Amino acid sequence: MWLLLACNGDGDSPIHRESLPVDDTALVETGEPPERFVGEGGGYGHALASDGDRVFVSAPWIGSVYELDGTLHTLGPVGSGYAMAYDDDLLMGNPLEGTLSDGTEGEYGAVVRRDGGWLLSRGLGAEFPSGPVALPERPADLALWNGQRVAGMAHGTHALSIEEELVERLEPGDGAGYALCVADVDSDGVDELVVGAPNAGVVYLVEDELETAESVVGEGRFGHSLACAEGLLVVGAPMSGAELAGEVVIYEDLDPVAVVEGEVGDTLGASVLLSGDRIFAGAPGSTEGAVLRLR
Ligand SMILES: [Ca+2]
Repeated sequence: MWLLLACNGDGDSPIHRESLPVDDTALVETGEPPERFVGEGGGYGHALASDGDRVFVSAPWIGSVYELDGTLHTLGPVGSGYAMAYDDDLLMGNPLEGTLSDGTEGEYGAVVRRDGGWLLSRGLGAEFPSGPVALPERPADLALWNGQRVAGMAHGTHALSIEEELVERLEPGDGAGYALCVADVDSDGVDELVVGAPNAGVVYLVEDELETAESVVGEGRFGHSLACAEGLLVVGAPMSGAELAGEVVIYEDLDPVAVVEGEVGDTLGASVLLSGDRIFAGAPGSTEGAVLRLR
């Protein structure tokens, strides 16, 4: 049932590629199984980043970040690569130590984003290129939306902070704010602030206010991870399906065009990444961990 498609040239590399069983999972668009890159544990697939060419995959519980070809990119203390993003170089956050990979210390590390400048969590606040913001709780994700500094907060009464103006969540405990992304996902010329509420299985598409937002819904922590671009939205639901297989749903102009399911224990969709025309999703839940290329 398992087909070995390709192996890296040197046998020392921990990362290898194999297909998923075709009967269980196939890309809706092509019928082909997604390419699967298998790690060596440590939460391999927890976070993903790309420089547009190389794809970086973290295994934060062993402090390792790999390139997708299996090359070990960095090895640091446990927690390294919990969050990461690429600018001129790869910046990795370690929330256990409160540090960044460039040596910066001070409650950093749980959120590292690049969006016209580094967006960084720092304790009860965040740092944006245009300056810091104070928050009532630690941010779960950060974004820039029409030049406004947005923080998502997964707990408490407020889901969002937009330029330090707090937005109450619509349902208590819905987890709204756990994940954010910004793009014109329905191609109407206006950028949406996309807000994942994974406890409720809802992803809100905010053009104006959260209360009047459109939404898409799913199950299994649908909205735990998000990636978006013009006309494209990728939503991870890592607790979906039987035995934490997880799944990822791909929308084009908000029409669902593909659903990719993981294997037992994968928690596929714990992370998602767009890199050019490619789509990747992390599956850190299995013993070895994995990354799937979905497009
Ligand atoms: Ca739009």
